[in-house]
Amino acid sequence: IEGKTTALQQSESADVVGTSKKPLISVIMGSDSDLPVMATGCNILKLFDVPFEVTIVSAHRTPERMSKFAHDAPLRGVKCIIAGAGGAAHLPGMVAAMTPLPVIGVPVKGSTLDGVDSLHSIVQMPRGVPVATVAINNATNAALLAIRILGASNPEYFTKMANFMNNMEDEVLKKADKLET
Ligand code: RP5
Repeated sequence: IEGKTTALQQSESADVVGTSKKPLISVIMGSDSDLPVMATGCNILKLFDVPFEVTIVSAHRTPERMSKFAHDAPLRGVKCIIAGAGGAAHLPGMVAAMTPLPVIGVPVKGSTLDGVDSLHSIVQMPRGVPVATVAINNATNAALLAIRILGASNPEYFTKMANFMNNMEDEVLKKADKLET
């Protein structure tokens, strides 16, 4: 992980596929048009060597697929779901309603409303059905949060996250040093 923070933050590659048939994290999105945003999160999961899957599940266009996905995910060993959606972004909330797994929602900016519609759709969940909502288009933070969730009970991911944070701190301090000298 060390020394890779900058590379990862700059990584915009949308050329992603899942890494494992036994994924710990599942990355889903409402449409392939969400992929450029969601790929940034997948790249983080790759960087941390977390087994993940990535696919399209639409709350509105494939409701039965969504229901099956939410039911099967814990049975397949998935520990956390990252769900990206734009517009009337019901996917994260509906999946959270159908599985006890933690769900992290990524509001995707894709409409004439600048992503505020997606943000409000995802963040305003009713009491009892939580979705951890990250900033608009910030699939990077969704992936980092998912890894922290794994790290709470997995020392390997906990240590990797601590190293990642130290590395980020070092980079900022180096930049500050440069400005001050
Ligand atoms: C949502 O509608 C998707 O998550 C996407 O952000 C948005 C637009 O989808 P497309 O019309 O581009 O397929 O369900």
